[in-house]
Amino acid sequence: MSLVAIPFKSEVPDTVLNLVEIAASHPRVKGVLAIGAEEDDTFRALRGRQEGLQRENGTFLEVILQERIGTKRPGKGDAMNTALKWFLEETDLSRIHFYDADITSFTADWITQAEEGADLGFDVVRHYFPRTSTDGMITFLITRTGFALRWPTSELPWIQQPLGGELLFTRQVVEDLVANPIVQAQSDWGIDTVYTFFNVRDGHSMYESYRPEGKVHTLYGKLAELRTMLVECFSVVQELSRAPENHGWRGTDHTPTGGIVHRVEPQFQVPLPIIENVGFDIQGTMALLLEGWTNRQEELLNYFDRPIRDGLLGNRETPNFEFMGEDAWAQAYCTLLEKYEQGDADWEDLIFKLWTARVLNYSVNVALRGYGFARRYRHTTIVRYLKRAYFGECSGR
Ligand code: GDX
Ligand code: MN
Repeated sequence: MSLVAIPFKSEVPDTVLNLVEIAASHPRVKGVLAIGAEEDDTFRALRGRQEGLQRENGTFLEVILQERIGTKRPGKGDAMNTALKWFLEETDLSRIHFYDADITSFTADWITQAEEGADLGFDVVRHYFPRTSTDGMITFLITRTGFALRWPTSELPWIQQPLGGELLFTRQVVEDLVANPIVQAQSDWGIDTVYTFFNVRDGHSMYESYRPEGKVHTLYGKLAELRTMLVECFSVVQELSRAPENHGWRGTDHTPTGGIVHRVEPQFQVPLPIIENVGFDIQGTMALLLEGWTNRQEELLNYFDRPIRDGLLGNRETPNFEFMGEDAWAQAYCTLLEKYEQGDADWEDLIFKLWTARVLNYSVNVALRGYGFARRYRHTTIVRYLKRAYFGECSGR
């Protein structure tokens, strides 16, 4: 039997309650654990539903506040790690699922499908979804790119949705994560990356399960949130790639390392709205390139190759992103891995501008050519990156 864990922060009570009801009625689910960032209306609404659920379904609902476990910004990582600890200490259940609290396309099938992956013998099941061709730009440009450039022979770059918050862990996986000090320290948006990274390093098999209806959820309201996510997701890749215990993943004598059993369900269907939607504010995004320049940012750009430096500097006057193609991004990424200083506002601004230039370049040259083209392009780019890394570039530490 399984536990379903739902981290929540400033979410609409009815959306979360609906998710809880679906989970609690599933035959494989023994209980639901909701982990709040604070005691808000949603927290109280969930508490109010505890007794009723127990009576009607025989399923428990536990509503707790996240503990302060990690050392980074207290965020989703603390909430997920609180859930893992609770699962080990308070239950003897064999599996834990995680679902984001803001999903409105959630159905019982998600739970069934994750359970089936585990029934097939996989240690980790991750859901993945079709995404519009301009969506998922942190996953593609930060996480998958970083995995390809730093762990080219491992399974990491081949994972479809390494950042997704919808997944299942078997109990042994949870024990490994709770015992891992790097994972426990990661209290912010970096949590998804460290979970994925150490699942692979620890040799756990992984099944990626496809949900064709997609993940319909609250869209990024404020850009500030996206910026925090970008910075935190990059920082964790940088830290992992510097940690000495992770060396040796490049493989020796052309033997791949960091391999796991990894199966991916095919994308058997893609909904038309996802294929046709390129919902993305190009004009508004271009404006971001012009904002907030400082003298120090201009100096920091000297670390980068000349075309990148000059290209980005052009944005002090007019929007410019033609220079930021696939190769320029790989080069910029390698420089960032080496030079980027965490917690430094100018570096944060600079990585945001570099990434924005890449997103615009990709949107205009790739995404506009359609869903299928963009999807193939993202896959083949990751493969080109990992070969490039293996055969010599971006290897400096
Ligand atoms: N308890 C708690 N504390 N919950 C939090 C916190 C926090 O500090 N921050 C966020 N959450 C909850 C939130 O309520 C939601 O249920 C979930 O965590 C994800 O947050 P959301 O703001 O919806 O993130 P977003 O932008 O949708 O990103 C999510 O999906 C990404 C993806 O699928 O690519 C999130 O799970 C990312 O980690 C994931 O990479
Ligand atoms: Mn969301």
